[in-house]
Amino acid sequence: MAASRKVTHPSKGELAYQFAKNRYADFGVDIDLAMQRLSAIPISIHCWQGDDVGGFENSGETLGGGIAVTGNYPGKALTSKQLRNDLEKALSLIPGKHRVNLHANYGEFSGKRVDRDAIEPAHFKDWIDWAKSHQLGLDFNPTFFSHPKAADGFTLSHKHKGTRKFWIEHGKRCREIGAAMGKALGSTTITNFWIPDGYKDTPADRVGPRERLEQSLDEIFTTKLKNNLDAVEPKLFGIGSESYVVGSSEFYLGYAVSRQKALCLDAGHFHPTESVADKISSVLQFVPEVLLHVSRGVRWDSDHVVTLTDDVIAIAREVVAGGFLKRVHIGLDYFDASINRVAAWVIGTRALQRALLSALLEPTEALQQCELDGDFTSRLALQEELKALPSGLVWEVFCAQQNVPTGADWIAEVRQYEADVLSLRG
Ligand code: RNT
Ligand code: ZN
Repeated sequence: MAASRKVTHPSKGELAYQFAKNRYADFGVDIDLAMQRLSAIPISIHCWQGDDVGGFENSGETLGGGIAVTGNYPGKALTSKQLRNDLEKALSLIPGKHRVNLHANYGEFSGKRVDRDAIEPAHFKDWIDWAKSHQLGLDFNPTFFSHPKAADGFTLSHKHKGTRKFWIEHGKRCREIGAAMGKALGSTTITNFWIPDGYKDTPADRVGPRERLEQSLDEIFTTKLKNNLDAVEPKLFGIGSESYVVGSSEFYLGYAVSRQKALCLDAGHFHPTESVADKISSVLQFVPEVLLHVSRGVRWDSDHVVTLTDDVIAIAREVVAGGFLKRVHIGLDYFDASINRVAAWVIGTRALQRALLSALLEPTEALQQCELDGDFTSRLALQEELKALPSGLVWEVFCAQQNVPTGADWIAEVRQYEADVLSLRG
């Protein structure tokens, strides 16, 4: 997608490459192999950062479901065409081939009011055609929020059968859409189920909603589908569901294990002192696949732009060192309306790729040998040395090889796009 561009950063040079190559070779690591492996890891980039989780149903509904986007930076995408243009801009500044993750409320309804229980693959035709022409995979999510039938905070676990029925139909249709996407693009679509259901204050009945959620999910998943992989996403709490979330971690872990579904681990959905990295090898003993929603929790918010934090590095490390690249699907999930939205995609995706690169540059076997030998002194010493190796140089070489801007050079391109395109939006 990137036009050919002149990369001026000095680290593109042979010198930087040779230096990094030799330095890592001292530890038995081949940087070329690491870069090659990184280029083959797709990140599923969430469309909803581009328009503050609004979607294009034009229903007049405001964002619900206990999630909130703060900020009013100008230039958000107002149409699906604009959103695709913005995604193209972001993708041109991100190395590698990726996927785009859509929500059901991003369908294209040509001005008609199509309710969630009536959506069809046809409403996503332009997205599919666009993804095909840019060699992108697509992932999908039913939208169980920002809707009058979710206004009281309950969907699949709702006390009223009629409301449950409506949302079950939505879930079924979303799987069909996911399968149609996967088939058209020749790449399995992950359809991820997250529902907001929960109570602000102490429930009198914690059991009933969970029984109903289990039944609703079973009904949705009755049909076997090709080209589609189902995932379920737990959460600790939301805004207005602080005391009780029906789809808790234990609920969905049990569900995913018993039904052999993929489990979605959103990095912002656990208590801040829990290690999401440590969950990966635990749950993969029992569930077939994992979907990651890489995000950054800050206090009560679960969705800050991903940056190169220890948490993200630890997650990437576990995926790579555990040998899980085939069973773990890596996606992003955050929304920030206080900064340029195209930049938000670029910052988060590049940060996640840098974390993956640092994982691919780890001499895992050497570390594991120390461990087997009972030499915990060397294990710790080596882990500390690795932190200061020049992975930043390898990253810049990788960007240059992939024909995207190195270093901070991409910022100027986003600024130009802001001046030429974003600033002209109403
Ligand atoms: C919400 C979940 C969910 C959403 C998206 C929009 O807490 O993380 O993944 O962010 O479905
Ligand atoms: Zn999520």
